[in-house]
Amino acid sequence: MIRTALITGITGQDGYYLSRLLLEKGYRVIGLVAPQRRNNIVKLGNLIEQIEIYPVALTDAVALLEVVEQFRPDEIYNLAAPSFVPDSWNDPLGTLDLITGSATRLLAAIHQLGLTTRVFEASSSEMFGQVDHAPQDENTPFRPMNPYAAAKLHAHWMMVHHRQRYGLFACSGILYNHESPLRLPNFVTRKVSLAAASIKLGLSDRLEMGNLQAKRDWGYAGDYVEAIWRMLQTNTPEDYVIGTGQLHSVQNLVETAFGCLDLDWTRYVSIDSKFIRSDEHFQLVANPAKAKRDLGWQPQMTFAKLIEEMVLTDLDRLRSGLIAPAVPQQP
Ligand code: GDR
Repeated sequence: MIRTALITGITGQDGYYLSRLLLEKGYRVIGLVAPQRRNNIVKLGNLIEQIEIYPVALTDAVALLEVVEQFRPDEIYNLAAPSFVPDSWNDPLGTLDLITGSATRLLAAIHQLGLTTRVFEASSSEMFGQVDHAPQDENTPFRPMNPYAAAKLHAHWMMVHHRQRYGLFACSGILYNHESPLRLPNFVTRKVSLAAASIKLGLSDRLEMGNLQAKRDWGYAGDYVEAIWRMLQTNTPEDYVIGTGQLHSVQNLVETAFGCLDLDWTRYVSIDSKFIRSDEHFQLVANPAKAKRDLGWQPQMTFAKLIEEMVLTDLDRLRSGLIAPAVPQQP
């Protein structure tokens, strides 16, 4: 029996890696894209021929219900969401609707149709926010510090409530930062990899950064989609913390990226206060013991290898004119 998976946010970084994994496993993959972002399907590259794409706005409950009814998917992966945290301050209500509203509309569709569809929600380590201990696990209290994190937490609870009240197979992965060469350049890892490669090729001569002492638990997106898939293959729906358990500073990231290209980062990097955030905490680091024990999941990619791969990919892309060099950005 061919299994059908429906993925929202299919044109994002995780959408790509998850589609690739599911196609390898023989799934029929249905991808939803926001109608106004239809052109983004080019990001699926070589996978595009194998995925069935439908333009559906996640704000449209009727359209969502119809698409779920049409395909009656075995699994739904809800990856669509605004993901750049500082942007959520510009539109807290819109962020809430896109994140919480969309997850709730999906759950409502499954419930109304009486389906046994298994559903995954991409929750975030940002929900832990102002932590008082590290590392965090599934029992750590949530104290979100920005509208993005609050919206993610609301969606997270919606999954819990639908699981408990209606018996839906609904689970969330509390995902820590996960990166790849497909990351957009506003996120710090890709900003740094693109800048280092641009500087190496003489296409740029500076990099303006926020807080170099900020710390994150950075993993590889390709590893995280494996955990996501495994979560929907278990006997009982549960939530899992997914991260590497290793904290690195932004300075460490910069040193690693520039070091790959034999560049002395101190000659190029300056601090610009517009990239410094007041709403974050620097002890967000995972204890992924439950995922290791119950899912047999283990991240394969090291931090150094991940950053090297990102830097070398950007170097190649710049050399072949596939992308433009780094330019100073707005936060
Ligand atoms: P984050 O990712 O907000 O953690 O959310 P981001 O890469 O934007 O920031 C990581 C850390 O780096 C610090 N930082 C800078 N960040 C950016 N973007 N630009 C800079 O110049 C800079 N200088 C320092 C930040 O302050 C922060 O501490 C990501 C997203 O994928 C979310 O969607 C997801 O939920 C969380 O990870 C888990």
